[in-house]
Amino acid sequence: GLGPLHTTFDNRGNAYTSLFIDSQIVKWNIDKAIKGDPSYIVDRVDVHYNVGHTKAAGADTSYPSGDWLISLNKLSKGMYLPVGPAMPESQELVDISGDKMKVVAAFPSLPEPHDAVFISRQVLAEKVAQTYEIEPTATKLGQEKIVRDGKKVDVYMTCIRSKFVPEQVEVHEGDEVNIHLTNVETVRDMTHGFALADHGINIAVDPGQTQVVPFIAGKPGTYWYYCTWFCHALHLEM
Ligand SMILES: [Cu+2]
Repeated sequence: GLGPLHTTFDNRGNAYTSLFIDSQIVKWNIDKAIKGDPSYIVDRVDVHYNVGHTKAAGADTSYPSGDWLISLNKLSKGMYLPVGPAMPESQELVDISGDKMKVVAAFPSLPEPHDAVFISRQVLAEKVAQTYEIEPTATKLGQEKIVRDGKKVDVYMTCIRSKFVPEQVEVHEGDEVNIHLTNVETVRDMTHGFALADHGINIAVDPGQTQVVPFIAGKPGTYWYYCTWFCHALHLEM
């Protein structure tokens, strides 16, 4: 085909080459090609459009899985809404488990997709943390406290659905305040935000994570701090 660019592999002796000009992935049998057998081309599939890089699952390892391939296409030519002078580029997921390849999904991509790696979910399952490991210095639930030393105020605060403890902190104008905020949630994805009005503070704290928020107390008044991460049904109370 025209414009061969990149080649990737399955676990059955086949190679898959991207054809930039033909806008195709071509599947070919390596043994047959070496022997000069003219029937070495196994299959072709159209991709949209002008594929550059392509990668089959596990193809960088000695045990490719031979089930999926991604086609990283340079041009989308009207597949997606025109969002500006630069159009989204396109990726297509190809099922290569059978004799015939099948494009099963297409989705826009940031320019310009240059490589891809498939990682089996079994490999990731043990590596992906559910929550942060609690730091030894983290504030524990029920042990929140405010420590004053002259103009320095350290607030050891926790947050959990649906409150911050302490709920009120009194400081004086010009105090150097550090909020040591620990999200004591033990479930994954229960992130909370912490914003302090008129002090330019708005952060996110993931489950188990501790963040230190420094600020100088502003003009006397009442300043709300509240959760800015839509965490659960009572988020608006937080
Ligand atoms: Cu929250």
